[in-house]
Amino acid sequence: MANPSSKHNQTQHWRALDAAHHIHPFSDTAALNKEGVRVITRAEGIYLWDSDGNRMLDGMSGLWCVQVGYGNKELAQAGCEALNTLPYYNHFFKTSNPYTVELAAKLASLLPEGHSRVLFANSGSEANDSALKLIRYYWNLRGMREKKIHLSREYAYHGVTMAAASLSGLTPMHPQWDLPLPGFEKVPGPYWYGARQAGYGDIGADEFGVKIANKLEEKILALGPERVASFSAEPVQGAGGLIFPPDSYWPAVAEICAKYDVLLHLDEVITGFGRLGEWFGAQAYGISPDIMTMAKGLSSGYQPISAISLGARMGEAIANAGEELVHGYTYSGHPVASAVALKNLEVIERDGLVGRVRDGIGPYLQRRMREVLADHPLVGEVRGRGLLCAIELVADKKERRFFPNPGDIGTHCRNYCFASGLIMRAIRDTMVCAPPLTITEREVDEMIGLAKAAIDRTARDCGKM
Ligand code: PXG
Repeated sequence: MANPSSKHNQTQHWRALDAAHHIHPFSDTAALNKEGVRVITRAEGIYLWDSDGNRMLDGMSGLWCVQVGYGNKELAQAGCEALNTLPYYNHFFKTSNPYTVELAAKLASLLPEGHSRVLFANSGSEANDSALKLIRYYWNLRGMREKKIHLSREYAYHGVTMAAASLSGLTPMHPQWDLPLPGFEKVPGPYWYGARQAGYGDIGADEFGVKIANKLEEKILALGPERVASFSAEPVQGAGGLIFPPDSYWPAVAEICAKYDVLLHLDEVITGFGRLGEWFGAQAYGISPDIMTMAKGLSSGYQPISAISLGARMGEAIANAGEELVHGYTYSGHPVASAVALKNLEVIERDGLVGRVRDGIGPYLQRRMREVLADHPLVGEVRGRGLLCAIELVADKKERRFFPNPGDIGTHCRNYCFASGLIMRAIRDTMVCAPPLTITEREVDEMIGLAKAAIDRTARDCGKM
């Protein structure tokens, strides 16, 4: 075993290289370099290890993506075999490869009805960017060239390319880049817990869901339905704070989209692949989208790959356009990524992970979270479904009042989580978790125990305990 001082030196070496040469996503580079990064060197199951040998329980599945947990040898072997057999080839020159066609067919068998055709890309952002192009193309093919406005929601996260960031509704994502681009408009999301503070009074969840859906209709009418191309939304808003729609919301939204001939684009990048106890959020909420985007859990994050699926009307129109589709990436349907994704879907299916989230470990996590934390003085609400769970930290539980500087308490709590070996995200003052679908009951208990300890310490620091 290496002695601690050599481990320390190794860590210092990597930190120095990182500080000198590597710019990190969504980070203040100068501040991070001063503090020094944590170097993750190994992972197994739901745990990560850093270069100093510290173990952490990863309550976030990486970035909401490692469905089958870390260290799955079957996925590694599938990737290895593809690397040894066909490390690269593309789909541009009237060519295909076995991994990608098998993956496309497998996806078609799992997707909502009518989604029999897919395109591939390499990240969620690219998938969403492609989706918007396909939406524009669809309306152009139909001769409705005026339909160019893309609607999406406040607090939405759809990625970082010019178009995906424009679609995103998290406002800090815009000023550095002079975004959103023209033609992107926002409507509110169905954030029921925040309804009172937003001035809706003591409204019931279902009434609120319909009210928020009606804001979409008002926006479409104000812009002119003939100009609105699409409405993009995550079935459950993820990086915007785990916002679960009231039951009334999606049926009302679907009706409005149909009424005004607005294409419904579901971003399933987080909600896909069993996270909610169904293969997709579309099935969990009974939604029939015109187009869907997916990434993350498609390969459990083992390889960068994303997909766009087309429902019947878009699929038919685009597949039968009778002209070249002028779109595609060098790595669209990369054979190694496809092989890993295909194996990932096989493992999820064979091991019954989706049913496990629906009937076993999902309900267990939701029940235990509520038992342990719902009555906590710092916790306004515990909400969740499947293996997505949010714990809202509030200043006043009874009045549903938030803390004045959103993010301060959340970050404070997140730091306590880190210090005790638990990785949870803090979104503003909401603590969120999305563990691998393979997590055991014992591990759920360990995760909740660590989360409670961090929330207790935070509560003490702000005089709530
Ligand atoms: N759509 C959704 C719903 C996402 O959550 C993307 C698109 C973009 O995917 P790519 O692969 O381009 O990153 C995402 C990504 C966080 C966090 O801190 C969340 C994401 C990415 C990075 C950080 O919660 N989601």
